[in-house]
Amino acid sequence: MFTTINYECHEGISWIKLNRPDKLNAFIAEMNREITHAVRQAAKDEEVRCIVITGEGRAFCSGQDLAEVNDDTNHGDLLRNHYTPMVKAIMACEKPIIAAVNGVAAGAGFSLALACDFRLASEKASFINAFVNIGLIPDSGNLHFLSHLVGRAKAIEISVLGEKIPAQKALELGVINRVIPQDTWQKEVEEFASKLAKMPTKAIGLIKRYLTLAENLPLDAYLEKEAEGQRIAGLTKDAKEGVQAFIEKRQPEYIGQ
Ligand code: T3D
Repeated sequence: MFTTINYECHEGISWIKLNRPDKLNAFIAEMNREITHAVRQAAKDEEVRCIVITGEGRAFCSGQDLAEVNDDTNHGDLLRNHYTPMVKAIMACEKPIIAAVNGVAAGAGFSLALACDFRLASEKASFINAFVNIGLIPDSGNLHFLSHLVGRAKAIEISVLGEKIPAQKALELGVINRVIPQDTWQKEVEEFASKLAKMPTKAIGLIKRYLTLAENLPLDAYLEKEAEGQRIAGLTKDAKEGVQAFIEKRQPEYIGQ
């Protein structure tokens, strides 16, 4: 039973909705724990083939609840104990994860969106690397993900200035995948998630895993790993179905196995 998030699963999609709208869904330790738990649960659930993380109310997530931080806070331990497990659970999950950014994503809320595989933003959404505004550094993998997405020059500008970036600007920078008009927001997020949930899930999981390897290994070492990844993909039922459907000139029906 969750208290800081809403969790629902239907039609192959698991919805994780951050649910502290009065605080713009700011993180408290329990919320970090519940998101981590929900992602792991969805990762294990064979019915789930896509995960969507979004916010209840007008915000996506405003980062750490600053009312919970005081002079005794060990900021390193806060990360190690609560944020790092959440980011690792997202990275380890071999299913596609969408951040459906419905409103402002600030501080670790921005980092949460960056850790996901896709970022869909409502036209009302904005992104703030707010850490510097309170004398902290971007955390929860933020600089790692951001610099890969936009390069060092833009990553340092976004992180040092700590200014609000509207959704359209975030799209132009390459931070997000698409901006969705408010009146079709829910429908378009559902359609995107539903499309992913009907795709060959194991291949998507392998693409996630091998993209990380591609970013971190020299080409020769990567090519060897890649051959092993393709061997594994080729053994899935969905790969057999994909080839068969092509030969039979019909649409494939993937089952996620
Ligand atoms: O040790 C560590 O701390 C490590 C971890 C760090 C991770 C981090 O995330 S650090 C960065 C923390 N986040 C921020 O600095 C952002 C703080 N919030 C804001 O700058 C603004 O609220 C927003 C730009 C996000 C939105 O502005 P606006 O004008 O739309 O809303 P608002 O009026 O500021 O906020 C509405 C309410 O939410 C308000 O409460 P009230 O007055 O109605 O009772 C506000 O205090 C509350 N709220 C918003 N963000 C937070 C928050 N309460 C606690 N913590 C927050 N992060």
